[in-house]
Amino acid sequence: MQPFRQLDYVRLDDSLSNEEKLARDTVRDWVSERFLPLVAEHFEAGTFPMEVVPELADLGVFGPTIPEEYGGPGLNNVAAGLIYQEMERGDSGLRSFVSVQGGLVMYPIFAYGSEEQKRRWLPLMAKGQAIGCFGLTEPDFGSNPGGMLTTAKKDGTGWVLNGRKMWITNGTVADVAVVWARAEGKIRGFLVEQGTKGFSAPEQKHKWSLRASVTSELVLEDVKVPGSALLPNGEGLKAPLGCLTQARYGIAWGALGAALACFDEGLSYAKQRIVFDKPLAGFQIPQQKLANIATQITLGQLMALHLGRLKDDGKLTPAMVSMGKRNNVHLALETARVVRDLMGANGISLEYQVGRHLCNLESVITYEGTHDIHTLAIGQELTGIQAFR
Ligand code: TGC
Ligand code: FAD
Repeated sequence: MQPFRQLDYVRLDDSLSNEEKLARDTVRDWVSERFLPLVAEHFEAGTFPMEVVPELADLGVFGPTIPEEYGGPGLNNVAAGLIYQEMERGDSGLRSFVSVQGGLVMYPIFAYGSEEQKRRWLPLMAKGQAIGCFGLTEPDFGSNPGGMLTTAKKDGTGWVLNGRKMWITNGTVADVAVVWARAEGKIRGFLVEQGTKGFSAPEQKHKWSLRASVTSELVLEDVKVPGSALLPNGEGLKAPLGCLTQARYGIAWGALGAALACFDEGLSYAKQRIVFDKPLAGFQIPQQKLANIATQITLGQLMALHLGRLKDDGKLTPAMVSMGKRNNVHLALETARVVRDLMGANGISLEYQVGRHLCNLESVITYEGTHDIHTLAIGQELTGIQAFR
């Protein structure tokens, strides 16, 4: 495989700090040298390479913005975004693993947890010695999590949980699940540890997308947890939605990584592939396709970088993140489709990356709020009228 050459049409690299470039380049090298040689095999087998977890921890990618005091590297949000970009250049399943750990498990413990919960879990999770999952979606409540049926009933000083979650990344391999449940009328988060009686996390098989990622059901049957399992400082639907804002920000960057991988592969293929006695890249239609996707990626890069700077300044809103996630996943999927076509039959071979990214992005456009849910979030921001109901 040729070394990766990142499209940087408008010299955005010039506006990154040395620390941001170092974070990106360290992860980039690891993905190229260590992860890419493994991934096609895992994608075919439908497995995640758990052996790389300690290496990911050494790279500092679990909870990149978590302060050093709690075991994280305390990077800024642009560096974190660049890390997600490089992870997803490897595979959306790799970025998912890292996003769930950092944005959906470490973040709620950091933002809503007690001091004891933070001291216990965050350093372990930063080191990859505990893996987490995030249980919000239910079989009948995906886009509308506010309708959830999972309950938590007070039982002395503890709680009893009942319900079922579905499509949960890392569920089967997780040491701890953040489970969202209706507790005495209000949605609350609970830390449910693997091995707790009545709790199981069977793997969901037969996916043709995000194959190098474990996806699971969470089954809760009279699961008793102590009072200390409750995340004390977040309540209502805005608590889980606040976590989604973190992970969606990471996806706005991550999707660019998948798009950049496809673009680089498509460009080099088009320059080498001879059709009708000259390189494919020398015909007008392929050049138009390359110009279109390069332009969209460049606009997506500008958007992600600007969102990152706003996040570091404390000015980022959920509605802005909706636009970033929606736009950048859409452009990545379009890029993958165009490159798949440019590569002819080779585009469907797992010897190349594009087919894997294309299949993965069909999940990415659905999870963390579907494309249309984000359309409506932007519509609400623009008009002041909610059209979800
Ligand atoms: P709504 O009335 O609009 O909001 C309820 C409260 O939440 C606040 N809020 C947010 N807060 C933070 N971040 C956000 N993004 C927020 N969106 C809304 C809102 O201000 C309100 O606060 P308050 O103080 O008034 O109570 O709620 P709704 O029931 O009308 O729903 C709105 C909607 C549809 C946008 C929301 O439910 C939604 O986002 N649905 C999509 C669900 C989703 O994205 N699920 C993802 C599950 S996790 C996942 O997919 C992980 S994939 C992992 C991987 O990377 O592998
Ligand atoms: P539905 O909500 O049934 O939507 C179906 C269609 O209806 C979509 O096109 C949608 O846009 C449209 N639609 C829905 N409501 C409206 C409306 N009001 N107006 C117009 N159109 C509408 N969840 C977790 O909690 N944790 C995880 O770790 C996690 N990981 C995942 C991993 C993978 C691989 C996948 C595929 C999903 C994962 N999810 C996870 C679940 C994901 O968040 C949901 O699939 C997603 O929120 C959509 O819900 P749904 O599948 O029930 O689709």
